[in-house]
Amino acid sequence: MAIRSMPAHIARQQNKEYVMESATASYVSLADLKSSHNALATPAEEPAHVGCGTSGGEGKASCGTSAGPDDMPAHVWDKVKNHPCYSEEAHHHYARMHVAVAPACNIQCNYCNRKYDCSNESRPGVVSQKLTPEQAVKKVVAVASEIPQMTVLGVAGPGDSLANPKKTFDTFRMLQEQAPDIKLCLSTNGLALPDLVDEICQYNIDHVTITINMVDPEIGAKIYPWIFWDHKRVTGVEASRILHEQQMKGLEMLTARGVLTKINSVLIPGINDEHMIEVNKAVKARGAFLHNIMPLISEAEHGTVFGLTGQRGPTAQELKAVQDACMGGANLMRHCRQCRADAVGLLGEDRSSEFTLDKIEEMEVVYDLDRRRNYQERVEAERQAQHAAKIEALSAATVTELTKDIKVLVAVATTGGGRVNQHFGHADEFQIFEVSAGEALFVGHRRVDLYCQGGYGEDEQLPSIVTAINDCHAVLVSKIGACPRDELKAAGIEPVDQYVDEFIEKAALSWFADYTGRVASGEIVHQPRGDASIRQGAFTAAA
Ligand code: CLF
Ligand code: SF4
Repeated sequence: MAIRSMPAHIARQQNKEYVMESATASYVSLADLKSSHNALATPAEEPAHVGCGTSGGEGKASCGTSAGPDDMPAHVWDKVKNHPCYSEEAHHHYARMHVAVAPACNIQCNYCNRKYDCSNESRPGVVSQKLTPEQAVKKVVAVASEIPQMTVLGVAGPGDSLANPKKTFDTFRMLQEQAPDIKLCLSTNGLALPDLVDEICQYNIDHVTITINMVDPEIGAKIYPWIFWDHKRVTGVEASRILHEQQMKGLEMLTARGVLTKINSVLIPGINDEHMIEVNKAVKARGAFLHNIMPLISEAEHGTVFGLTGQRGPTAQELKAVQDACMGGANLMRHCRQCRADAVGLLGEDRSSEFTLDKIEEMEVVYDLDRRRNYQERVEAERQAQHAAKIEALSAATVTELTKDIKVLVAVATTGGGRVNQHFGHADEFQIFEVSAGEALFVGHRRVDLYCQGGYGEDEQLPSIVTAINDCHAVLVSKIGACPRDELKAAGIEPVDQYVDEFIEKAALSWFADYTGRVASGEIVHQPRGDASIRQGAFTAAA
């Protein structure tokens, strides 16, 4: 690989200028747009660095949904505005990548088997190629030069990032020298966290995810068979008690040091589903910025304890019910894609196969900070346009006696950019929006098997797609063939293709106005939908 990169001191200076520009840049805030439609808001002066100003937030459905700096202090907004996991709105526009430099783990979770590797599988712990820190940095620089909207590097396994501290921190240290504009992020089970908070701060790692599945060790004993602690294996409730204490201590320490924290919790029906509200309260009380409640992925073929014992994952509505019940606690993240430990690209897409080590060796890599900055300015303009379109659609929406109680889910096929721009047959996931007369809120996604295989519709796939979006009233697409159109209609899901390239929220609200108009006229009768399933197995990669 030939890398041409500017000297680190110049890059750092440019990055400093970029950060300064960003901190003073105007941005469309929801509150201001509501009051004056097109006014631009300026973030408040940056306060002293006193930790996460949100203190766990107010239980909004998804952090950054309103995506305005009015929700949080300017220095926090600066950290989250282009992080695709910390801002729901950003995830339509900005990409992240993971490097698999951390193979070892210091605990065992009943839902994990790191021996399993499948390039068509997407779930934490799964990778195709483990990397040394040097290889990882090469890969990040190559990806950043090809995908200028890639703003975040995460170390998320395939083991635990902090059970491999040297490899993890070496990667971050070297990357900072070569690509100082990339945000650093790590994910950990929290066992080793308290001992490593100083290093996390030293390397400017601004975002840390801790997986916390319980705050009651009795429940923890059903999830964790053992931990490796103080040079020996500890089992049972004692193992979970130690893990719990380390997680809480680590979270408090990070909050005190101003590091943004996200809590991932795996929802395991019958084990921690009723307990999740307690977890949400506990992490909010300790300053967690976001809480990401994810479905258990569990299949016998994964070879995990839960897979082999038949522990099922939640249905789509079970997951949504727990997330809804946690509203009012810590801010919720609902756009997680449960990424592989070597994922590359926008959340929901995986371009890791384009950046294998042998392919990188053949690439002419030019790390051009100016080009990245210019590209990201265009992305930001697109994002502002999406935000303004949403506000315009909201301000035009009228709530009537009939529509005030109607709330439905719609599925959307999109390739990104926040627009309805994907053919039904090309979608390997649908984004799900909850729509009412006054709001179109992102509430999740559903992965599906591709309907279109090699240019032809695969009718066998249709039932599984219907099952995945069965709780939706409509599916918004750029195009759809006659056959799937008829089958969706027969299943009670309305195929909608008249909002091509429209911003999603605007399209969803327009469709909702049309739908309720038809209900009001008596043309159709509004009926609730059923449940949907979360796909557990490997998906079929794009043809
Ligand atoms: Fe990676 Fe995680 Fe950082 Fe994001 S992922 S380490 S915070 S950069 Fe994001 Fe992927 Fe969900 Fe993780 S969608 S699994 S929450
Ligand atoms: Fe697997 Fe992560 Fe659990 Fe370790 S902490 S066993 S890598 S899921």
